[in-house]
Amino acid sequence: MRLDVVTIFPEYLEPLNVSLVGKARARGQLDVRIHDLREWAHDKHNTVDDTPYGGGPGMVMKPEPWGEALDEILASGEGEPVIVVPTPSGAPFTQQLAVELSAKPWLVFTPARYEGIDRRVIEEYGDRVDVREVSIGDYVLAGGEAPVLVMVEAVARLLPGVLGNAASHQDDSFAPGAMADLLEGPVYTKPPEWRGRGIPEVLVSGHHGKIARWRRDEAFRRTDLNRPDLIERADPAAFDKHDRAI
Ligand code: 6GU
Repeated sequence: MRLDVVTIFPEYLEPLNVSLVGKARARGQLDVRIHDLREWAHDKHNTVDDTPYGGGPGMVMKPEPWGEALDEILASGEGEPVIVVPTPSGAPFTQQLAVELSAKPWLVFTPARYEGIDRRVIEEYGDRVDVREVSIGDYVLAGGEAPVLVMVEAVARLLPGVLGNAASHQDDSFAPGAMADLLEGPVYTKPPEWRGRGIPEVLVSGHHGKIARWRRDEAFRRTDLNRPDLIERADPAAFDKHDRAI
């Protein structure tokens, strides 16, 4: 998969050299290209923003540098890109969207600063390619760079061969499957006693049926506590008699 990121803070994307994403790059599974938007700004101060039409606070990113940058980047590859525009006004970034994006050959991210990008840029590229305006949650950040780090990590770990163990995302919270509507429950490892605290006996019982039931009960309990909305919106058929008794 190819990933392009256009930003006025290229150094903000340095974490993409680390850990899972960094290793996927080193193995050639991800081709990540970070671009400085100011390379496409031509005045003496490499200006990329201006005051908003209609007045109001803050600045708006000018269309010309984005247009030149995106024309050049889109012309530099073949295949169908998806342009991902991070914005608090976008559609929610979900595991479902991460799965959908992980099947694409080429993603182009356009994180903005200030009050966002001149609307005409989104319209112009929306006429030519798949453009998605995406938000990572109901809060406001100073720019789209941190959301790009979030989205790239969520997508990259789904690529074949990127996670060591393909089974490790089968039972992720929000993954489709038997536990689809529940958050993941607690996990334990050695030692069997730590600061006077033991582990749930069932986990060393060797009884796989009882372990599965216990995991489901814990998942249900945690979901009911932290995300009751997930239970309310799920298909009632997703829950059995035992779940409801908790
Ligand atoms: Cl994608 N951008 C900004 N600036 N703030 C956000 C966001 C994105 N998602 C949630 N808050």
